[in-house]
Amino acid sequence: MTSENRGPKNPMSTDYEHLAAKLTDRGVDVAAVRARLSELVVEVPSWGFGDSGTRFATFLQDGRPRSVVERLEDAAEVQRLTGASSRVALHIPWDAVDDYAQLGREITDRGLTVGTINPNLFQDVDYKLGSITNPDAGIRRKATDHLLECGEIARATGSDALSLWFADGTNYVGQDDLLARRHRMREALQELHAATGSESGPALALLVEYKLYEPAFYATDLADWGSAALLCREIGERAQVLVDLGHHAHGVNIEQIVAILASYGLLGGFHTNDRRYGDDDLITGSVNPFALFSIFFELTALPQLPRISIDQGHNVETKVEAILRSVLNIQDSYAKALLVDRTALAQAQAEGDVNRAHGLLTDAFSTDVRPLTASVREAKGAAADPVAALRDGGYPQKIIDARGKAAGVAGGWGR
Ligand SMILES: [Mn+2]
Repeated sequence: MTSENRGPKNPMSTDYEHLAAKLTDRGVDVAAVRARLSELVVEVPSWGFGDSGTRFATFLQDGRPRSVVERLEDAAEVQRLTGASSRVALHIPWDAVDDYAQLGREITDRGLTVGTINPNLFQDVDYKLGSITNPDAGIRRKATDHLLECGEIARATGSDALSLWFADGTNYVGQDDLLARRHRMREALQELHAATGSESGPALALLVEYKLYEPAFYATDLADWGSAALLCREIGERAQVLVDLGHHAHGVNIEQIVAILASYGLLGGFHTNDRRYGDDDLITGSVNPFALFSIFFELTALPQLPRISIDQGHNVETKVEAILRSVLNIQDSYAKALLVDRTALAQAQAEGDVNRAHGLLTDAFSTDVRPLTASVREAKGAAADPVAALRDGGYPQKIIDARGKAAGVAGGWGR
């Protein structure tokens, strides 16, 4: 084969030109879609790079980050390759340090910004019967103090939000008074809200996450979006609901929840991941990409995207690449959602043309947008193909050389 026959040097850019021409023919404003894609920021979790495990084992990985600074290095690599993940969520105490202002600088020095601060109220043995809902007032005080401390950490690092998930609940009928627990939770969160307003420093958003079950198996204290929404209204105006894609019963229509919460000003953000069974915390978009697209279709109707954060645990796959794939799947889903012809959709809906309306969405979902998202990444100085760039660039080997092999290293969640 002669060199002339080998085709263009950068097939992706030719693919992009074809796609852009096709989309333009379909009436898509490609420049506007590119602008919105360029603005996408996916918050990545520091804990997504650390060790995680099942109930049965934690599988340590070579090159595992040994400190919060090394987790930041991994996050910076994901940002370098995607150009869409500049925000990093921190978890306390997994990311605890002595000097939080310095930690904030470690983050900004790497071209990143501080995302949510995530308190931990699920690992201390004191919380066996609950944290802020515990029947013991002393334990409730300890849990609330941790929330207040995380508010101070948020301000010291430059974060603007606390992301709150409670493992609280009961396992047996009659174990505790359901409404008393609810009142205890409300009291603690109202105290937190009062302590994190603009009177005492930069105001913090409080993102309240619900979860159907696990670790509680009878009654989770905050089990669903309606319960969380009611609580947020009682806590105060800076409290909004956080939707974790793995925290629902099977068959629940998450995009409808999203649309309703947003219409009440109560959609605070997302924890993205994917699942087949329970709260599996798999790579976002890996199991049901159409469900992810359907959520982004609702989100693109909003004046601006809510906070989108990855919340995953990578047990068998390498972590930097897993986070990278999640960011890419989010970019692609968002891009597809932006392609939907909403004018034609409104017309089809008004005419009761079910198949045309549905077809407008499936057409968008079926579009191969990868040349578009690749081109947007390249324009931002990131990689057209981040997974290939990661593997070719030597970062996986570099961190193994610097941090060592996993053998002989004890570990558990978040370490
Ligand atoms: Mn979550």
